[in-house]
Amino acid sequence: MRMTPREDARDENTDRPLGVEPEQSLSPKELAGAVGLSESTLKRWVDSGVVAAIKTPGGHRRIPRSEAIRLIRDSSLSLINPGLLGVPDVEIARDASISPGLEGIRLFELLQEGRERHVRGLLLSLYLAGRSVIEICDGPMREAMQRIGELWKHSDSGIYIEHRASDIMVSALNHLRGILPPPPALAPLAIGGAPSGDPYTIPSLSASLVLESAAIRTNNLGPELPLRSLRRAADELQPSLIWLSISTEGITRETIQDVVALGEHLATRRIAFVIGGRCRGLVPPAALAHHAMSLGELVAYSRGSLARP
Ligand code: B12
Repeated sequence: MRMTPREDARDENTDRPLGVEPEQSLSPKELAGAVGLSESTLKRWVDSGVVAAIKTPGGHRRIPRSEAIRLIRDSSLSLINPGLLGVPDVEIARDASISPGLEGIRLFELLQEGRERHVRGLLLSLYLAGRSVIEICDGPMREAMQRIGELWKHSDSGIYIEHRASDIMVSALNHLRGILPPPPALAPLAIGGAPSGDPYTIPSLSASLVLESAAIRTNNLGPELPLRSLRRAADELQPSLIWLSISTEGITRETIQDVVALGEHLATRRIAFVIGGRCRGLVPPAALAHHAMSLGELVAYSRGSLARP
């Protein structure tokens, strides 16, 4: 699996982002150039508090990249020079103007053609245009992968295209993660993965991404995770929530029993437990877990359960 390094600082013990550490920042001139405004307008916005900035010891204004991204998402400003914001792939994705509602089909075409930078650029552009990570993952991303899943039925090429598309999607999601504001250092922690026998990488990665976009820290433990190890992680890392993604009918009866036992264990520790994924129905509903249909539901449930004392 290809991993894209995140640019935020990380705690050396937990490898989690430290929200208080310095992040990449831009001068008013650089941000002005990126969004096609004058430097003086940007300086005025900083001085009036429209845009949050820090001052260097030398008295220069610096705008954190996450603040620049917030400004672009919240306003109708268009990103004229994506390279200045560190997202050059957005430029590449511009070649096709996509009608609303057709993003999933466009994403499918780009995945099918193996156009990695276009896929990255498209996901980043959707986010910068104000779409939430939930909307992107439950919407175009899911639809595109579903369409990719039909190809193997028609030709042998469909199989390698599916493998390549999975790798590209993992890379693109990690890029998207790289521009999210890091959750605060003291935010609740959620951990999760997919059980032994389940090779699917993207569902658990997406679960981790949507939770991080909701300011919840995460450890994504990925596919093929023995549940005894997930139980150990629950005891050692003491998360507030555990997610489990089940995307294959191929998991064993023993694994399903382990999920039920894990639910009982987590209930005694008052750790919220959410099960989702295409094949979540394999686990009986009484397994002391909340069954969720979508990533949006995962975030809604997490917010609710983490708010409870
Ligand atoms: C990529 C892929 C693979 C890759 C996975 C690579 C990897 N490293 O991840 C590989 C090559 C391993 C693979 C293998 C197989 N696959 Co496959 N695969 C897919 C494909 C195209 C995409 C899966 C994916 O990542 N989707 C993206 C995720 C994010 O979408 P999602 O699963 O729908 O998840 C959504 C929700 O369920 C929810 N969600 C997911 N997880 C969680 C967790 C929580 C906590 C919550 C709340 C919500 C939630 O949110 C997501 C977004 O809305 C699907 C097609 C499809 N419909 O998805 C086929 C598909 C699942 N595969 C299929 C098949 C047949 C197989 C194989 C048998 C043969 C094959 N085609 O190669 C093997 C079996 C493997 C196994 N052991 O089970 C079939 C399954 C048919 C069925 N019986 O239901 C599908 C549906 C394709 C098809 N139409 O035929 N596959």
